[in-house]
Amino acid sequence: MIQQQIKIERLAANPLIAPGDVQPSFPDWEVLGVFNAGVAQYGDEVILLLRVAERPRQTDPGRVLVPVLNAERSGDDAEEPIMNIVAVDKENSGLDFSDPRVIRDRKGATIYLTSISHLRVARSRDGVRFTVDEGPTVLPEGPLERWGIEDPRVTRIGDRYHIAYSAVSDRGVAVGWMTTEDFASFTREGLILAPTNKDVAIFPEAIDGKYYMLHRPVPDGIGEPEIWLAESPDLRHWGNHRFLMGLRKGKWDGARIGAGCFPIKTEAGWLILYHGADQSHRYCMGAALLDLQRPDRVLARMEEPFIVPEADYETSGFFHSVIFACGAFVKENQVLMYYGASDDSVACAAVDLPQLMSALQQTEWKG
Ligand code: MAN
Repeated sequence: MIQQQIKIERLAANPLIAPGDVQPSFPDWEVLGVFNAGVAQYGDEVILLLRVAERPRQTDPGRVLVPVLNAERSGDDAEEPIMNIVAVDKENSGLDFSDPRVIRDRKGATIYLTSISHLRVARSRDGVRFTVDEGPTVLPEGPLERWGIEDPRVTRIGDRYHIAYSAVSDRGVAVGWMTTEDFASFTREGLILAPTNKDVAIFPEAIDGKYYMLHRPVPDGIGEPEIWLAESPDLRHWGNHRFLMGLRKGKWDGARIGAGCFPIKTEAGWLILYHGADQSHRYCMGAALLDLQRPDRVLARMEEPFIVPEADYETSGFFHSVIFACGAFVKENQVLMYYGASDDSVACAAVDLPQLMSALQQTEWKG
């Protein structure tokens, strides 16, 4: 198996950040998970832009207390709560509570998330020990983020960091975009993709004057959740959408795939680390290589994932058997990949880059 040739070192300190390391945003709330963090190198620091999922403490045995942003609140009214709490009757036979992440109706449609996510900065000098901000760095805002903001991917272009994230509401999951130069103040740039779309990873430089991103539409009916490519003259207007990489039915990436970390430039091509899930919702990370000048050309794709959930913190947790990476960087021949483990905590694995590249280059691309 290809993945056996690739040395993967899970950091001994894993999980690096667990829910108990993060203060909830409000009194009487609890943090359910801290995971799927965007990653940036900023000066001599490693910054993680954490996804923090939280909810009110569940004090009512008969009802699930669901948090929803009070999107109608006017910014200067201190009396108005930031969050509304909806109490959902557990005995309601028309509802399905079996997935810990969501509440569904009888037709299978999600009517609520069980937690709401915001983004929070954690900083480190060694990439291992992180100091997490005490409060939220970026809270959801407005009706299209009523259910939260999730899974940020950070790409540095020049001096600006571009953050693509999932903006979740009862209107669907769209892709939001914000920028920052210092991880202290953030500029919201609006939505770049309408629902349902997620898993956007922006390339770190323009190619022949055009910016590129990977994205993952979620078609309903015809089509599958697969990876697409789009281009833009200005990072704001995206077009020329092309299908890039599909599912491999019956395999580890047979149910859905999506970009993980921003594409890493190597001599052999753009290295893509992407997540794939199978029918049982096990999430692993795999690798592919795109042509440097023509990122619509897939040069190679590994048959097997290079990392699968194996450690305790990966196989058990809020939503078990999930390795979901939103960021990585290269340091001394290793890819340091930070990932959400079981929608619960943040972990890091060092992946041997030369071995990963040689495994990829041995892969015959079969489309
Ligand atoms: C989806 C997203 C991720 C999450 C996985 C596993 O792909 O909501 O945020 O980590 O599912 O639950």
